[in-house]
Amino acid sequence: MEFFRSILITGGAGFIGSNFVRYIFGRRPECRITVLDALTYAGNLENLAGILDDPRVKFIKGSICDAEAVRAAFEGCDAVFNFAAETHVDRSIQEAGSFIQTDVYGTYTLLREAQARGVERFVQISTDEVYGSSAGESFVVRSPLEPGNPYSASKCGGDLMCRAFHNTYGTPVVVTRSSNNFGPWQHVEKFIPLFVTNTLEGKDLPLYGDGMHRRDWLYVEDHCSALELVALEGRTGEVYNIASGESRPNLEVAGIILDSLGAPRSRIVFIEDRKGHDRVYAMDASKLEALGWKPRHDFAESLERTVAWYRDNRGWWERVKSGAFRDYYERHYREKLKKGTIHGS
Ligand code: NAD
Ligand code: TDX
Repeated sequence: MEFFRSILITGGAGFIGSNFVRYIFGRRPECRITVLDALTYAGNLENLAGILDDPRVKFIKGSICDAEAVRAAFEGCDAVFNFAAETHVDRSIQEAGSFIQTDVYGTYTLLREAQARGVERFVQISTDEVYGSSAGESFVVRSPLEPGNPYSASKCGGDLMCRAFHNTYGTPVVVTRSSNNFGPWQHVEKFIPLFVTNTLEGKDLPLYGDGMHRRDWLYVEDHCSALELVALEGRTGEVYNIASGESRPNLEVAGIILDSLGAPRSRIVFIEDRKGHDRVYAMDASKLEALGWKPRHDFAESLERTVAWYRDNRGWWERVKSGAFRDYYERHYREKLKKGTIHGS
């Protein structure tokens, strides 16, 4: 099926957004791409190196909450993929105002412009976290929304605004809810990059609680292929879950990372649990699979590749880890690490 001539990718300087820019840039040579990104602490133009100077790509620095910037960014675009969000659960527990602003009000600002312009497609990139923690069931798209932290509550707000715009104005929205992504260019605040880079630096790995919380791990390129398919084939007004079925307890993932870098398990330090920590995320992705999608990347092999990427791109993450992140890390982890217990002790 023919792809769009010109698309807007919000949050395209972040982890998944930049991977999606590369994915579409490589696979759809006829498509023009506009990136709108506020370049918060999580946005990084280095994630788009080698792409930004191509005439097919336009970058606009601006917020999705700013109606003027949004209007300029929509110019000539047939479809929008909204990745822009505040995304880190730990930060939302400290302060949620920016999450409500971007993830809810920003989504509303985009929807208004999409509606006024009559775009062909609005893809809202959401998360498995909106369903809350699973007690054994795999959530389907009609499962109740029971968010467990301020981040996921904000993402629910954005999802529901999409639903409301579709119902009220007929805006051609599709919402996707993905499980935990991993891969290159993921910010070091997140579990896998933090644990890989701490191992490379000879630091301890701060594991929350008993380490038996489970996440379904999806390699970022599989997320990109799902989004491309849903944009083309998904039914307007519908929600699609995106999951790999590769569920692992955090302790096991930490062990794999240490083993692959030849570091001892004693680097793991069990720290005080995250407040309101969702135990398990689990989704049923059969609705998406019925469109013809399946994940192509094996978990073990992709994790190995991801570890190697961080090993080989030390300059990228050392720059991210310096400056403001160092202060965040000190504030968030220092006391917890002091009081923690070492794995095996
Ligand atoms: P990220 O934090 O790496 O990137 C977010 C990007 O959005 C950054 O470039 C940042 O500068 C930009 N941004 C933030 N506020 C903005 C604003 N007001 N206006 C414009 N740009 C703004 O996030 P990510 O992990 O790449 O996640 C992307 C999307 O996917 C988010 O919507 C997130 O909720 C969703 N998601 C992520 C995961 C995951 O595992 N990372 C899983 C499911 C869903
Ligand atoms: O230092 C840590 N120690 C630790 O044990 C960190 C940062 C995380 N963890 C645990 C908490 C989670 O059980 O690892 C797991 C993964 O944590 P995060 O990387 O913070 O991800 P999570 O909270 O699962 O949320 C992610 O998946 C859904 C993304 O950050 C969200 O943006 C996405 O919507």
